Amino acid sequence: MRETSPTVTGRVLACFHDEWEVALSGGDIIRCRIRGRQFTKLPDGRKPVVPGDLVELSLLRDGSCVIERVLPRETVLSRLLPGRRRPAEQIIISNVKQLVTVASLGAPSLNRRLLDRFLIISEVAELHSVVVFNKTDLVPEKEWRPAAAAYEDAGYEVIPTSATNGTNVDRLASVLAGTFSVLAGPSGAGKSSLLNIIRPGLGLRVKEVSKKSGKGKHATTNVTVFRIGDGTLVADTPGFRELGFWRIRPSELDYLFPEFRDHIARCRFRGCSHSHEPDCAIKEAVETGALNAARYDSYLRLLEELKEGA
Ligand SMILES: Nc1nc2c(ncn2[C@@H]2O[C@H](COP(=O)(O)OP(=O)(O)OP(=O)(O)O)[C@@H](O)[C@H]2O)c(=O)[nH]1
Ligand SMILES: [Mg+2]
Ligand SMILES: [Zn+2]
Repeated sequence: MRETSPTVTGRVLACFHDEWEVALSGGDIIRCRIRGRQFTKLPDGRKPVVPGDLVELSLLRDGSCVIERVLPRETVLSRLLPGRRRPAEQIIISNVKQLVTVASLGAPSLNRRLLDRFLIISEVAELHSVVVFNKTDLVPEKEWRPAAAAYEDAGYEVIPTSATNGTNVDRLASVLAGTFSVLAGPSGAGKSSLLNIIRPGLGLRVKEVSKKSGKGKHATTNVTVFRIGDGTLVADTPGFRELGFWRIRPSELDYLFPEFRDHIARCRFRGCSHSHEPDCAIKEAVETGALNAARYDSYLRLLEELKEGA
């Protein structure tokens, strides 16, 4: 006789050491394990089930639940698992449609390289990307406007916000409405603070930024999915210190800068790396100002990094 009842489906909200928090299709939120101890961890410590996953579970006689199967993932947002000798993929979250990168304009100051890294992993995952410039209360607009323009010219919507005085928080809320988004960005940027305003009662922990280092203190420690409205899911993430790329070839990096795409075909050489070749349409566009020089600089640095790793 089977010990289990028919399966139910659910959405994984968060992962803990060897337990997963799952929202069942009926609405209940439960903690459960995975069928078979050998699946609890992959050999290098990665999780076989990640936040965002849709799963099938069995309800056991004793009232507990086990995850039997992960349904095919529509999207995966990945990075290189840090601190490993052998490269491995860490899936940050699955099934999201949109990445909202929250950058801090001051305390900590704007880190455009890290922002570019988030945008690239979003392009790889084929997600819609929105950029939030938070803490507008700390920095005058004339100082951040050129950076905002660079991302707008690249095709990204930029939302300047302040969690302190509420600027544009309603605009961010409307961008989140009706879809599944993930908020990412450095520690201390204000991801949890913004979500706390959008959904009072969420009560996410926030921590003031260290005065000494100017860095966030990692208030959020786990990727967690919240349902904040009908059809609206949003995930809060810890600020990642490192965002290494998982399986990006140097030759495909140019395509991951969306504003480069229209120019690439006009380079003299196919497979132009836009670094040293003559008659390069990207370099020409940077010289005329049609492409942003800081984004191009980011491209060159990341290209070198990918070549070294290749
Ligand atoms: N001045 C100002 N401070 C803000 C703003 N948004 C957040 N903060 C402060 O910045 C600090 C960090 O905010 P958090 O919401 O914890 O940042 P986080 O991005 O969630 O950080 P992690 O969870 O560590 O990744 C807190 O002291 C917040 O009060 C803002 O718009 N303006
Ligand atoms: Mg947080
Ligand atoms: Zn070129």
